[in-house]
Amino acid sequence: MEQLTLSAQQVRKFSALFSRYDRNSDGLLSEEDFRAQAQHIQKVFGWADDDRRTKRLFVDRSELFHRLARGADKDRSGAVSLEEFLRYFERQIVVFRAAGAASPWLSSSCRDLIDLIDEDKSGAICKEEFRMLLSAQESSADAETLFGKLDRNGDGRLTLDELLALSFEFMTSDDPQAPGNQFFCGDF
Ligand SMILES: [Ca+2]
Ligand SMILES: [Ca+2]
Ligand SMILES: [Ca+2]
Repeated sequence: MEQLTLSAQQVRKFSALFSRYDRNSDGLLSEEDFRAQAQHIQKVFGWADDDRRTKRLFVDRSELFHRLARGADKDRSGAVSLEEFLRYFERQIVVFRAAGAASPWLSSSCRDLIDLIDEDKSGAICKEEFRMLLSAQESSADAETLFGKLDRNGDGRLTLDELLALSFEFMTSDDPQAPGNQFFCGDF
């Protein structure tokens, strides 16, 4: 196997994200994991099965999986192994560091997220929405503290631009304390 060019820090970080996504802990990311994530989020937010947000959530998660699989599932097994996942990020980092932007996969997950939990259609995530999100992610982080770190301009809302900047930081930063890391994968 060819040596990864990711730093040890990045390997730990992307592995933490992988574990978060691998709901059934079988060491592979499959469509089933993304469906289980959707079920979990639906439960935390208390949405009925016929709620339009529930339908949207399941469609978004399925698309997110297929977008990942198209780029990462090199052996076409229908699932993404940790090594495939790390290789995928490795390739994406090279491309998007040059552009100064997060990969389309992370960008679209930010867009989906805002569309999904932005109840008041303000185009941003407020602190209360963020608290629900953390609980959906089973994160042990303190919502108040973390929100304060992520909301860099301190206006009480997380906008798409702020989330995109956090995604870029998540992809590229080697600082474990960088807010972007905590947003995507919690402590690692
Ligand atoms: Ca799995
Ligand atoms: Ca595979
Ligand atoms: Ca803000």
